[in-house]
Amino acid sequence: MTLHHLTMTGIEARPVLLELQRPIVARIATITHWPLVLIDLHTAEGVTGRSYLEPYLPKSMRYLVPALHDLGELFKGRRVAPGEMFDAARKSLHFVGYEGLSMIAVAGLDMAAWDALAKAANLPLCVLLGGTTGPVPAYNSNGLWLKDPTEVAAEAIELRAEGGFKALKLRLGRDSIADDLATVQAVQEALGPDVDLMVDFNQGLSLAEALRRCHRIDDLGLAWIEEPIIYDNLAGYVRLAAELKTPIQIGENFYGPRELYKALQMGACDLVMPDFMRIGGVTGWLRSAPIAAAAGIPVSTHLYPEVAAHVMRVTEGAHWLEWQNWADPILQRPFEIINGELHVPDVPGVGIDWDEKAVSAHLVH
Ligand code: SMN
Ligand code: MG
Repeated sequence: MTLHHLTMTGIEARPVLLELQRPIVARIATITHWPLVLIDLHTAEGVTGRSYLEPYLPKSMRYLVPALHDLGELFKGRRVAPGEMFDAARKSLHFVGYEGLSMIAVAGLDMAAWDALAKAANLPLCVLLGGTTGPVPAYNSNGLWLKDPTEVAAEAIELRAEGGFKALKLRLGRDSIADDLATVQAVQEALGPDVDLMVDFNQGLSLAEALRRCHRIDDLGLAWIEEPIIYDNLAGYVRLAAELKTPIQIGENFYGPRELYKALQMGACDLVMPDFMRIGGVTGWLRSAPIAAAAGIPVSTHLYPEVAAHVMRVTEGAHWLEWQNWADPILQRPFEIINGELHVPDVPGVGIDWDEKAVSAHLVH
């Protein structure tokens, strides 16, 4: 029996803080505890849509939770229709700006609405979107932060073994170029030639420094160089993309489809990797990925591996899924990785349900 009409009754958003197994040590920040806002979208028909947001800063949950409850009030009594809700929710926040926290809240609502709709249709989300369940090639992004080269090389072996991965991402941006180079070399020696290596500077360099450092790593056979400079310096990215042989990867900071369009129009990158809370959830993805595909630019995902797996099954030019297990502690059934591929479970919706015992233990009061 499928439900053709869902009526929204509200949103419950709960802030949770989880200690990271491998703390994030990037050039721009150290993060030991990972914030998650768990979203339950309730309907009169009894179907619950679920999603989560990962807003990096624990304090940001204090503003996001009320924004989500407010969106719940806005759509109370209305039909769950993610495409329409996306536009209406963005318009409702227009006067404080379409981007930043406005988009993040809308994305959380959107992912929960799609989950509800797919559950009501009794279909996995990727099937509702026109695809099939199955594997998605993933790289392991669970670690390799700014530690010393031998420690990073040992961790790379561990991370590969976590699921037979064929690609890993390494963070760069140590104080000295020599230490970054030594780390890449140590990891490549440890893994051999069969593992692809991506590198991410997490926006840590000035353009001048990036020009110098990226040329030094340009002949190392890296799969991509990600965000060497601050995300909104698109003119700087145009220069880097033109000068370097290694593909330049950006996109985790695109707020909505138009930002992706602008970057591609300018020639700011060779690859894109939108993040679900910034691009606008599933709807934002469905409106952005085709722009990249039409431009011949391969598309990877950033964070949110569960939703990412579903949309990648229907994305033209799907490249790499970024695998992080950071939400696993509060999920009833973490998704499975086999031979470096994330498997979309054959269950209605996205396939995320909360482990309520774990949630209670980590709830922020
Ligand atoms: C990243 C992700 C999450 C926290 C910090 C940094 C990184 C990535 O930019 O691409 O994984
Ligand atoms: Mg990144």
